[in-house]
Amino acid sequence: MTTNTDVKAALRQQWIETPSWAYGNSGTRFKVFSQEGVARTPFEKLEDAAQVHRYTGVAPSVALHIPWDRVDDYEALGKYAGELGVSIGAINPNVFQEPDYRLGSVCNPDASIRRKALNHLLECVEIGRITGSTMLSLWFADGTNYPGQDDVRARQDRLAEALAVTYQAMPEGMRMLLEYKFFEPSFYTMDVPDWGTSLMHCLALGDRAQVLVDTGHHAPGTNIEFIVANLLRVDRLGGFHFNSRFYADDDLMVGAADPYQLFRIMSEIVAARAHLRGSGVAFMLDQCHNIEPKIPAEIRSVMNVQEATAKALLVDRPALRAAQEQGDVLGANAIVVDAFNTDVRPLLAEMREEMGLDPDPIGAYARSGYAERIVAERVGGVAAGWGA
Ligand code: RM4
Ligand code: MN
Ligand code: MN
Repeated sequence: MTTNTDVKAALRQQWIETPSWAYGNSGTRFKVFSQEGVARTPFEKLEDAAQVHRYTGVAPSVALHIPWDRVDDYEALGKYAGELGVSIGAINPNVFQEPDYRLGSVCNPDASIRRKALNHLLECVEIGRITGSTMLSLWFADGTNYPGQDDVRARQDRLAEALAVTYQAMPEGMRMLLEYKFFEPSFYTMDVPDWGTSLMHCLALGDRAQVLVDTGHHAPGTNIEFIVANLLRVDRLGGFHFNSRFYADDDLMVGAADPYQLFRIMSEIVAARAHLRGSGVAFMLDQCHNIEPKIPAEIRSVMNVQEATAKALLVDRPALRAAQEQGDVLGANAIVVDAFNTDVRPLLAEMREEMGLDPDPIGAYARSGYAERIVAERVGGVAAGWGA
């Protein structure tokens, strides 16, 4: 039986990475509502991310998106992160926002455009090396809109080739995470639409290529925890992009739409002991805060992941195994549902106090005056924004 002390010890080790793009302005294709005090530079994004870590104690790294976070001196950026008490996490190349990429990036029928995209991937490997990042996180918008538009198999060959060159270029301590998404921006085929396609490429590449599961990138009703369990089984779950969706790739706060799904996912993670540091699974947020203030939204998201993890840790595993072995369908299910229905907020508050943190991260952030300060200080310049 797991005690509350065990649960708290496991939760203290948690590491949830926040994305630099969550701290910039974002919106839909209809409107971006800009907010006052929004970070203007990658350095300011790191400052905001450091606030999330300061009040939660479990968000010590920040993912970058290049070129959104392009700077002249990456060494200085990495150093600044260190001074703020955070580090640079996954490097996300961006090969979907230039006119050249109309027909794709590394899968484009034009070899010179493929080369350009590949060069950007290689540049990101280098940025990772300089900043001390250990993950190259790849997502491709590549695909087609109409049957016949391009050769489906040839596109896979082009993808495999670019991935192989990139993989070879990675330093030893770096992993490649390959993200999938079933539709959008392409509507007929995406070149990496699902975990099967991602896994096939990873298997061909080698041990340091793993699948990235973005919780918003599945058709409604998809059993994501089944995918997670299977990837864990073959040691190819590289990490998550956590967010919530009601309809498509909504990028809302994780746990907002379906906390039970998040719990079921974390339950598979805990069952495989993959929540422990060193398991190699990266727990990252990939969210945009279009109408809500960004820093507290990230804090809330981190807390949502913590709550789901705490509940998953409370599942009575020996009792569950016994019920499963006895074929006790209702008993086994009840053990899982009981854990989900436990109010873990007092336990988390206690753990935060033990860590020297305020038991109420959102309230503590609000009381700190940081939000008012950035509104007053960040005047002039251009706020970072989606696509900026
Ligand atoms: C994609 C995908 C990627 C993210 C971009 C901005 O849908 O989720 O991870 O980098 O959006
Ligand atoms: Mn993502
Ligand atoms: Mn997405």
